[in-house]
Amino acid sequence: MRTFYPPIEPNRHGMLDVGDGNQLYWEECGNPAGKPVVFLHGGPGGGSSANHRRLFDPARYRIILLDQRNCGRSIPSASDFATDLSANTTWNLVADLEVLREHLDIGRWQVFGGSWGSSLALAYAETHPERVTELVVRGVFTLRRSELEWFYEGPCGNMAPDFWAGYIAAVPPAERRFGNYIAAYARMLADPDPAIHGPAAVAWSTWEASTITLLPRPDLITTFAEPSYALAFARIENHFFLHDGWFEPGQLLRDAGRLADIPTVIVQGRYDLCTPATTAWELHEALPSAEFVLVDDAGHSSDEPGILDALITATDRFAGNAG
Ligand code: STX
Repeated sequence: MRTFYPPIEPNRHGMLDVGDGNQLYWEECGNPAGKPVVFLHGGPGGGSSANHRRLFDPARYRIILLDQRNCGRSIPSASDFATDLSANTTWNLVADLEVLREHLDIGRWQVFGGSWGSSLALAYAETHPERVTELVVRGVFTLRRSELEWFYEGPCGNMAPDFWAGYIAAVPPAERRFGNYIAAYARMLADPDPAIHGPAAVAWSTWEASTITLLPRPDLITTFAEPSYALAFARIENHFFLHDGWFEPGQLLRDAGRLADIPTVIVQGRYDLCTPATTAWELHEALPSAEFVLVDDAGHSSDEPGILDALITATDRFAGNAG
């Protein structure tokens, strides 16, 4: 089984002005003359972390990480209640990647993303296929109503009733019904009273943290429940889901044919509760040229052992491809 490369520190990092008052944190690790790859984090709103650097051979890759608008080290942060999220949209994030690519003087790069990072990777690659050398996506998520309803509106609660109870307990009883939870959380997260938006953010983030691994991980749940992290994560996710990611229905799967010439690996856990395997399967059907790895003993997270093995196998194999 392959596992993380050793921990590394960035060779350089910076803040990039992408407009609308936003400065994005980016960093570069590994070999400055290596094959360029950009890592796209999840959520949206999850931010990049040090382990994400370790998915790529630092001797062979020039590894680019960034924190998407309003999360992680990017400013202004959604963890500040005063931060307006109206310019944080999928298509602005796609445009930001082009600004960053040009800023770093990269012509083409590998695009790697899990979960929401897979949605953004697909949106970017379908918009700018000529800029993408290879695509690695994991825990595939395309923000269709069916996917949002599964995880945030009730059905998935059948698989984890104990954690689901915490998610619905934060919602006033009169608002607890299928089809209303994302809207109810939107109302609470927009309430200026910290006694309303604070606990709502923690409950939203705790539901996600509790269900993204095959076996619950108390350490992960604690990290997600940290109030300032949770507020940025919950506000940004909820904002995107309320707007269906600014996608037309089924858009990312509909346009997957645009990726036919890009070497692609799809990695998916069979017991992924957050983004069930059916979406990855549909992408595989829409893109038969892609390699599809269904990991039998894994949930959603990138650091589930079988997922990590498949991801690093993919990046190691692609490391030999010409840029
Ligand atoms: N949201 C799934 C997602 O992208 C629907 C996601 N969930 N947790 C994460 O991402 C992180 C662990 C990356 C924060």
